[in-house]
Amino acid sequence: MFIIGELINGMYSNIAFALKEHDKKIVQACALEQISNGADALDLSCGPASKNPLVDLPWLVETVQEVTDKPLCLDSSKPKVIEEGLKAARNKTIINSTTADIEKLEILIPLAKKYKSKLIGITISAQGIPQNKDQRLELAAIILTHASESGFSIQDLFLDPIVMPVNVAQGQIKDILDAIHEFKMITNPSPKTIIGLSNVSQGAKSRSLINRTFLTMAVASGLDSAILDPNDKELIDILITAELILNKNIYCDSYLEAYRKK
Ligand code: THG
Repeated sequence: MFIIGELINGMYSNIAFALKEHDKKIVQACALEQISNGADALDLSCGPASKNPLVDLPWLVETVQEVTDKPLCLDSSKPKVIEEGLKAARNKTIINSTTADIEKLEILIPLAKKYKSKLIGITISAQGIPQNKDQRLELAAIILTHASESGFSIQDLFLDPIVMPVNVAQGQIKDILDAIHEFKMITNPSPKTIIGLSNVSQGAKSRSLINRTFLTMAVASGLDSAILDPNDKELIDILITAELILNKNIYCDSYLEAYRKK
């Protein structure tokens, strides 16, 4: 599983404060803690509180790459903000994200090619968030068609079925799991799959229990990558164990330690 740490996000009050005060130490400590707990990459998002994401996202990029070479996942709905982040980055990058809208695909796919970035495609369109699995598959096919017609490598594309909170859209969660499985079968070679895990429990009470259970099921559905809280040790233990059960890691009595040392 390719783990992307979710914690550098202006949605969190410590990061909102760091952005306001340009306090590098808070952001750098948050980056290093997530990496020490197993993050393979870091999501960087200014969040809704940022007044000037065109300045704030490149500041996050520069601040984080002073302490790590891990890939950076540039999280913004605005292509111009993403481009400023790409310009500042010397680490590998992942654009987070394009939707299935033609105007966005026509900007973000060439940008990903120009900056040799990977790309997350979320199955959302101008009509909003899909209501079922078939709508998710239709939007995935639009993203895949555009990427392949533009000569973008499908292996560098991550499809995101857009996870909804279980307390809002309970009936869709099973569809989302099925979509993860079916996205892999639309093309050969397959695209990668990704989710924003914590979305599933937003506004709910037993958040970490819901996150852990959903992650196990998503792993069984063939999930390749997740944006999640790597500092949740139980969550990472469950992830490692789910991959053990699926024969992705070799068993030994101390498999948790063995995996963490890799
Ligand atoms: N797909 C993609 N990118 C994404 C998402 C996705 N990026 C953003 C988000 N979803 C993933 N990251 C988070 C980060 C935090 C939370 C959820 C998803 C979260 N935050 C607490 C909350 O809202 O309750 C904040 C709590 C606090 O303020 O301390 O849950 O789906 N491609």
